[in-house]
Amino acid sequence: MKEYDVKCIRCGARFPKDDIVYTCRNCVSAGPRGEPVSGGLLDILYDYSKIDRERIVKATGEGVWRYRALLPFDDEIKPISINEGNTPLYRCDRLAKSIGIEELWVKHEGLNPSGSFKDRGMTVGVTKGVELGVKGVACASTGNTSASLAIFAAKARLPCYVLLPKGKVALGKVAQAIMHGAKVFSLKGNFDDALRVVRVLCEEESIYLLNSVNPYRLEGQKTIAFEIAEKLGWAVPDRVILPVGNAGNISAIFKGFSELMTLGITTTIPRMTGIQAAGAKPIVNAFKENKEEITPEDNPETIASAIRIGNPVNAAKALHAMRSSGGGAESVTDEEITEAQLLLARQEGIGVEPASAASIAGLKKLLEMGEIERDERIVCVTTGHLLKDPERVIQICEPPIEVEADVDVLRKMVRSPFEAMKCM
Ligand code: AN7
Repeated sequence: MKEYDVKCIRCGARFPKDDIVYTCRNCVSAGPRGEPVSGGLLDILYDYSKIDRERIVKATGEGVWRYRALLPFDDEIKPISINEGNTPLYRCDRLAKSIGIEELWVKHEGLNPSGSFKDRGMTVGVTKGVELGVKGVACASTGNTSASLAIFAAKARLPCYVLLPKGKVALGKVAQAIMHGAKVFSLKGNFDDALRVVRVLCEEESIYLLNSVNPYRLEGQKTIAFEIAEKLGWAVPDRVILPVGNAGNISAIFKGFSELMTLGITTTIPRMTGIQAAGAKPIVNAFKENKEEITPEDNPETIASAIRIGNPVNAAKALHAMRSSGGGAESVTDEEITEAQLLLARQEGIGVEPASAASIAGLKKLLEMGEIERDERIVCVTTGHLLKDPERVIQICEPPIEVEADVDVLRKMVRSPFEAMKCM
């Protein structure tokens, strides 16, 4: 049996492995708005002295389950899997040159099966749910979590309920959630409202909650760190930059790098740098003001709908990750996000949704501010695929040119000087 503890990061209380618990029951106190759900976040802790580092360094298999020595399951487990992970790490010299740095890599998580990094967390979370014998799964979502959960729930033959903020979810994500058979609710409220109600619903109806407050989700997502280090020859980049919404992913990637160090596979941790949208930046504010707790934002707003989140549940873990790694937090405007989305698409052929482009926009901004050295080895994580949000593309790019099926007309057009299609 794999030994691990489910432990509160705030008070240290431990919970049995077969207990369905999302936040600590021991240190529950009133939350920022008086809600009774703010016990400390939980973490999965292993006895690292019993983990053979060779099983990570010489791992077999592909993707998330390649690293099962550091996942909370016995080796015999049959995962609910659709080949998640194993995404490309592109070296982006052209983009690096144009923004003025020496070494830039992009880890394109948009090439996961559902088109976002959420699949890494869901394969682990849903496999755990099946092991626990749950009768259904649920989440609140800005879109990608629901798309991913719907797929894994279908694979596991579990009923799936998802709550989406009405009118604020990109089209591709809604398409996935309904196609794969989830019961989809369009909630009159924003993501934070949806998460608040789904947490209560899951407790009362004994449905398994698969938002990133569920610590098993982050166990899957930490494999992003393992893949980055492995592809660099078990080396660690100087800095990892990624968009931050509910703040689970930055916490998970930090944990992955920390575990590699604990096992003696690597010797450093990258500066973890989180980027939020200017209209939804509670973590950036807390980081800059040196505060332990965030002040929730009531009306978060950004075109990067994936990270339109005002009350990020994993803030405590994320602030720790950024501070203890010497990293940082910055916000970018919707215009900066759009510009970065175009740069990635046209200079490197990497198609990402707006939230993902925040990583590149943040890199540019931090360079201009002098916060990042030009010789740092940098990895940006692009979290979701371009096709998630086709409506945004239509808004910012010139539409296709309507033309008669006439070679003469077309000839004239292709002989005129080539102009890349304009945007904005
Ligand atoms: C493309 O789907 O929160 O900081 O409900 O879809 O770990 O929350 C999505 C988040 C970044 C932020 N990029 O990650 C959801 C949801 C993309 C995302 C994030 C999300 P976290």
